[in-house]
Amino acid sequence: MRDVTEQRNSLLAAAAGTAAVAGSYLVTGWTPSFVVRPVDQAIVNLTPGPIVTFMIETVGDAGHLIHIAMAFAVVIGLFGAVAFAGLRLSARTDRSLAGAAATGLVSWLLAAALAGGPTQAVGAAIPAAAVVAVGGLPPQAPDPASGGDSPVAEPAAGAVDAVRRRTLGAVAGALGFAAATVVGRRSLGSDDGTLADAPRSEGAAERLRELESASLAVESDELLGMASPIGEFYNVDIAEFDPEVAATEWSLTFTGETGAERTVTFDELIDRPVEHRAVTLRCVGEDLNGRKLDNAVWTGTPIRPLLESVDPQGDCDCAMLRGEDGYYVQFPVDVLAEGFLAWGMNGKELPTGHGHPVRVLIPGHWGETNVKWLSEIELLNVEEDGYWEERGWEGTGEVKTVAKLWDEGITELDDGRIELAGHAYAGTRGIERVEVSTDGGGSWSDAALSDPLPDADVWRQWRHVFDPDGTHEVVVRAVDGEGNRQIRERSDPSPTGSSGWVRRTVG
Ligand SMILES: Nc1nc2c(c(=O)[nH]1)N[C@H]1C(S)=C(S)[C@@H](COP(=O)(O)O)O[C@H]1N2
Ligand SMILES: [Mo]
Repeated sequence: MRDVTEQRNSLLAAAAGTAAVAGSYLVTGWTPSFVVRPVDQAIVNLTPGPIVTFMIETVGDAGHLIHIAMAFAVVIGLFGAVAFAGLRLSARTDRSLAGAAATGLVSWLLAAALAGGPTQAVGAAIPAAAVVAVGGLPPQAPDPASGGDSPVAEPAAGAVDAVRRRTLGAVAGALGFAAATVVGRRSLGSDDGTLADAPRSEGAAERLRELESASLAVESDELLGMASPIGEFYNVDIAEFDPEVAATEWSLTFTGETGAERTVTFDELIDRPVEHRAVTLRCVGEDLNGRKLDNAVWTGTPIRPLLESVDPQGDCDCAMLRGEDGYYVQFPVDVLAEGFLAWGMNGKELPTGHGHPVRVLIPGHWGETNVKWLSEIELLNVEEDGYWEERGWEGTGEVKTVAKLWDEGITELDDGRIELAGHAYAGTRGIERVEVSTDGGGSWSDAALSDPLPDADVWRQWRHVFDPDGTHEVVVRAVDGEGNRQIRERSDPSPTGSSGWVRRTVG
């Protein structure tokens, strides 16, 4: 009997823990007030740098799934332990409501302590208490044949069934609640709002049309065009949970070695001269033929005039940029001055995952310089490492030149020929040429390229069609606008970005 009760209580406790997490999510969504968020942050922060780097190189995005799963397990376990104690209390006092009340109170304290909001913590407390109240009720109508209320007496079959039903009911209720919460919240949270005023989104739409008409006619429609759709644009974040920052609450402060500190609000920012720029981003952590390379049309304003207005004075001529998620990166003020503060992406509001409401775009430099959810620019006297530099990367410099050949870029045409197509990127140096070999590097031909664009920092598409004869060793390499050919020697992404020529067997 005891074992059965323990099992039953463990099941109920796990259900209560799940319900608490779901309730918190219902109230907060994927924000820093969600109870799993601080635990996930702690796991990420406590993981030693070499392990983080190793995970990125070996499991890539799956690494996120691992730490997030750990965080969920820990938090469900914490609330589950509280509920387990609550169920015991119910049994001991023979009053289920005592256990439920205690579970609610302690869960509330725990949620408030974890995510720091007494009001939002109620979201976790109520569902946990409810599961204990429902699941922990003593049988209400004991079978008279069972020989009275004596706790040591063998309960009648009817009472056992009632307990089982209630347990299953509580567990099913908790799981149903969790599922409904996830589905309900997801359908609420869409952030593809069109840019506030029509002329602005029209300007972005026009730039998108220009990109479209510069693009090559490529047979494979799966291949991304000149602009990546928002949903396809790659994502790299240090935390699983995107900060949710309302435009009305956002501001950017210039601090440190300035002639005059300055804070800029969102309304002030979007009042400044507006531009729509095509800017390509590439992550230093991606594999040679990886797909953390994308392009979009961004709406925003140049940083230089703002920077000049605060009169930067530090000895290193360098600045530390910080985001609301705790991310930070440091690089020269000269480089920052070329940058752009963006609040729109492909004619929409900047989506949460890409830094809503405002991010930085630095021409020609690795992705990590493009701080999302930007909150502070600190002018320094002495250089300091950024988040990734502390973890062994050297990814604040200019991008390496690369030509990609993704799976979608290899297509057999109706006439039997093979079309090879892809993207090439060299930051502000631009792409001058893409060379393709179909014999393992013995001979080379120039690929066709998309029309050059006026934007300083944008990729080009390339396309090459050939008549296959058995299998071919295809090699592609780009030449940048300064005449430098892509580095031939292979290297891993860490620490300065992958190099080498993409090679694929085709046919
Ligand atoms: N605040 C913040 N900014 C950030 C990051 C981050 O984790 N937090 N990741 C950086 C990295 S490593 C890259 S490659 C780019 C990716 O931008 P995206 O997610 O919009 O593609 O954002 C950069 N900016
Ligand atoms: Mo990155």
